[in-house]
Amino acid sequence: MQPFRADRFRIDRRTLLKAITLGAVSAVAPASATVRFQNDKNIPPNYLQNRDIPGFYIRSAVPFEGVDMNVWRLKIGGLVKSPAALTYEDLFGFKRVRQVSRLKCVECWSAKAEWEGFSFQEIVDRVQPESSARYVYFQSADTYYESYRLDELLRPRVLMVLRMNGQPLSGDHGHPLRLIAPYKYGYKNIKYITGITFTDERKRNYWADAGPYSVDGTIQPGIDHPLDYNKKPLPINGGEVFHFFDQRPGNAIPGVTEKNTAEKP
Ligand SMILES: Nc1nc2c(c(=O)[nH]1)N[C@H]1C(S)=C(S)[C@@H](COP(=O)(O)O)O[C@H]1N2
Ligand SMILES: [Mo]
Repeated sequence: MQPFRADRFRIDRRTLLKAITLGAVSAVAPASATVRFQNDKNIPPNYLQNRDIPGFYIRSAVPFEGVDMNVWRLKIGGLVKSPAALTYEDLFGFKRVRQVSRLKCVECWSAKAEWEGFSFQEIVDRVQPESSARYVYFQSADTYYESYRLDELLRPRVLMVLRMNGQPLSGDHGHPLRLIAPYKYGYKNIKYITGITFTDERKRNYWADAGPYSVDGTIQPGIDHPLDYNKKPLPINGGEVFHFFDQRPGNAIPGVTEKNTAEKP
């Protein structure tokens, strides 16, 4: 089997899975039956790919080999006064912030970690966007892409992450740099960031182009979002992103009584 070429693929979760299952990587069949992400033994083990790891699942739309740190730079440009190409070491010059927050995937799982990094304000201060730069477009080493309004990135607890649970980010979780925006679904939390472009118009993102997901991706309070299971959104309660463990008294959402039974233990 030929190794995966990330740049040839821009397909949705189900189609990717189907292609992998069939071993057909050059001709991709249209999406049909709902198929869950799964690990695939035909992809060489050095490729980053989806895994249901206890404690923190790994989700990668496009299997790829990870970032080559010999050439990695964070390129920041677009509508800015001082474009920059930062090295990994440069990023450790920014003021560091730590927080515990949860990442909530649309596939009915969520997980919590301690994240350490710097606020997006540090990027703004470094490159000085023009006043017309209201949007920000992110690009990744694996061809994934995301878009935000600039003001969304300047909210509290949005973090440019370098370390997770006291360690440098692992390859699977986005080394060398990822975004954590706890109030957005997991797919907005882009990993392996290589480029940040300030723009005056809204660009799209990978999962809005490839699946039934919004560009905005704001978590709906009290709602889990099992679209990949072909079900209606499920009401749940509790927690920063409403994890099913977190059903403290008083956290119930008015009108929501059902528990989320689709979530995994
Ligand atoms: N570059 C990149 N970032 C990405 C993805 C991806 O495939 N490529 N997957 C997204 C999705 S769908 C989720 S749920 C989270 C998962 O993060 P994790 O793999 O660290 O759990 O990463 C998001 N960021
Ligand atoms: Mo996800």
